[in-house]
Amino acid sequence: MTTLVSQTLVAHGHELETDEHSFGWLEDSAAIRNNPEALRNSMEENGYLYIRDFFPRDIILEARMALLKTLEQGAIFEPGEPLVDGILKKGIHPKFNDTAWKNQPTVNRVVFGPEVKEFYTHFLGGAIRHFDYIWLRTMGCGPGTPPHCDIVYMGRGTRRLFTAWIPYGEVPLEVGGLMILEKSHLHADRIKNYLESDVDTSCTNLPGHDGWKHGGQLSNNPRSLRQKLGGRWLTSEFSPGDLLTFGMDTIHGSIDNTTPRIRLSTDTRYQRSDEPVDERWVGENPIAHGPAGKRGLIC
Ligand SMILES: O=C(O)CCC(=O)C(=O)O
Ligand SMILES: [Fe+2]
Repeated sequence: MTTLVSQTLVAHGHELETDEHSFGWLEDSAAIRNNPEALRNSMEENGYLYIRDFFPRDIILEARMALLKTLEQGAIFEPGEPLVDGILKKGIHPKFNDTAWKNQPTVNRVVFGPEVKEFYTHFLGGAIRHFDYIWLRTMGCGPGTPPHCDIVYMGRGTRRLFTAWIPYGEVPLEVGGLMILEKSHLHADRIKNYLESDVDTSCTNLPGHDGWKHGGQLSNNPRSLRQKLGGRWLTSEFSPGDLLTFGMDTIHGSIDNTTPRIRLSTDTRYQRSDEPVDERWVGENPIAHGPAGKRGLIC
């Protein structure tokens, strides 16, 4: 069997199979970028759109530097190394940052700027809005994000909602970019209970109920999940300027970072402005998964 990559790939601590039936590359849709109908067809068929060189590279690199400078206030980078390289100190393994994205004009320029606005307006066929919250990933060496669908975190508004995953720097395989389970959006019936769940809801009447435990992942094992559902794990060696966008039912996760280099990316969300919005993610200080967003149910 042909192996597509020479290195070992690990995702959430599990070695991925890299034969051609289990692993592959995201298809680049740059050629149809300005053709909304073709984009919609491709999203329907594949559950994602990957557009290389979507953004001017310089605005991404500017946002990278701004984020690195803010993150360095926590003294997390190796002092002898250029900040631009984002080399983390030994023993520092960040994953997510809840605040460093705030008041960052260069990041806002990317995620809420004209390229994205024009793209989703054409893709969705009408005026759009975005969530105000920005998910900032600051992945250090260690396990990537376990497989999940985004709907369980943001399903209180329209389901016609799209995630934009944007890398701020080179993300070769060993730095661990996003991966998508091929055609997984077409298996919604097989994971129906999962897709109907909400991480901020729990059954207050059930025995053993002791809080809000649903972490949102569909599985902690990307390898066995793929064996069960079929399809290949698809990824890329991402570059600054790339955009990867996908819908709420598409199963995705990320490859583990095995280097000391930080993997900086954001994920942000877009929808039609005339459709209902999940209130947890809008406003100047979104309540996010905080106490105000919790809902107890009698099940
Ligand atoms: O960047 C990651 O590791 C996870 C990103 C993600 O889950 C998303 O973009 O929805
Ligand atoms: Fe996600």
